[in-house]
Amino acid sequence: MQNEAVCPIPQRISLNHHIYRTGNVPDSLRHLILDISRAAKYIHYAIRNTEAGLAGTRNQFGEEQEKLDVLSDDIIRQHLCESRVVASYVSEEQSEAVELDPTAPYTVVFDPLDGSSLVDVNFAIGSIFGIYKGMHVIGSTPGDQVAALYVLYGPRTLLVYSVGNSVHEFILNEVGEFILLREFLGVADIAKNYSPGNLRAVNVNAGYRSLMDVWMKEEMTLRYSGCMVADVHHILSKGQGIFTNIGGGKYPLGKLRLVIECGPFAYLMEQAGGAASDGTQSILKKKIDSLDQRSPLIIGSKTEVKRVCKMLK
Ligand code: P6P
Repeated sequence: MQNEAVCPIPQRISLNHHIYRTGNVPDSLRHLILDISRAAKYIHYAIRNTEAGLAGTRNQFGEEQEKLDVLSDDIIRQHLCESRVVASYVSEEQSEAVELDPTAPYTVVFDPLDGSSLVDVNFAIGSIFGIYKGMHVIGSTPGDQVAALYVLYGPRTLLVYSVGNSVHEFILNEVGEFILLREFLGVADIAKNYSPGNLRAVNVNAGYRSLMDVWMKEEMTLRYSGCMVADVHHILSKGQGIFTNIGGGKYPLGKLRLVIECGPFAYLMEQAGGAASDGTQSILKKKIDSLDQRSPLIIGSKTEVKRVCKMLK
């Protein structure tokens, strides 16, 4: 252990220092998270300095790509390549897993810019990352992740990570460093806020419609932006809440992808004492059959997750 008399703990705690002090993880994982945080700084800059608009291309899901989707994907790819610790990566913007170095220790799954269609209305958007050991994600479960993190680009740019020792929040400061804002975030069992996605499902799912009635009758507070990163961060930041995106309408299994959206957030939420389910099983225990599989998601305060699963059965 380094002599702290010579290197006193600084007043402001950097992401690097925090992962080293709190994480108890291999240096390779610490450096990978730092490389991802460097990519996030470039995406932060790109959002503020690149004109929005469509790239004129579509991703593997047939969704029109924003210029910023493509640019963010390129920025992250570059930083993963330079890290020298990534065997392969899975991106929302790439139709297949991309192999980098089969001898490297980690696979990174990510949505480079979730909610990017909201850039032109100036809403908060985010990047989502999950990190697995080894080369292959198919056949694993999100519970096999060794780390997960997201970056929320809003009035402030925040990075929230876990390496298995709770959840910790950082803010990008004026000199471009992520410094500790809050550590050991916790989520209470009871929710007061609700964040209902894919609401079109109420037309084919009576349980979902009843749930909306119950939430309104109980005068819970609606908080929904249309960007999963912002809406789930709201739960982690406020310490309570429930977010749902379930099957129905044009999304029979819900709109969200298991690998790049549900999995990383399930890891983080459970690390904060919350829960994440697909309605019948924990997301962390759900087997990954394909990289693009979608999953219903009920995530947040544990007691509310249980109640919602019961109502939707
Ligand atoms: P709905 C954004 O495109 C996204 O993938 C998530 O960030 C968000 O929660 C969801 O789609 C929005 O879905 O049903 O509100 O259109």
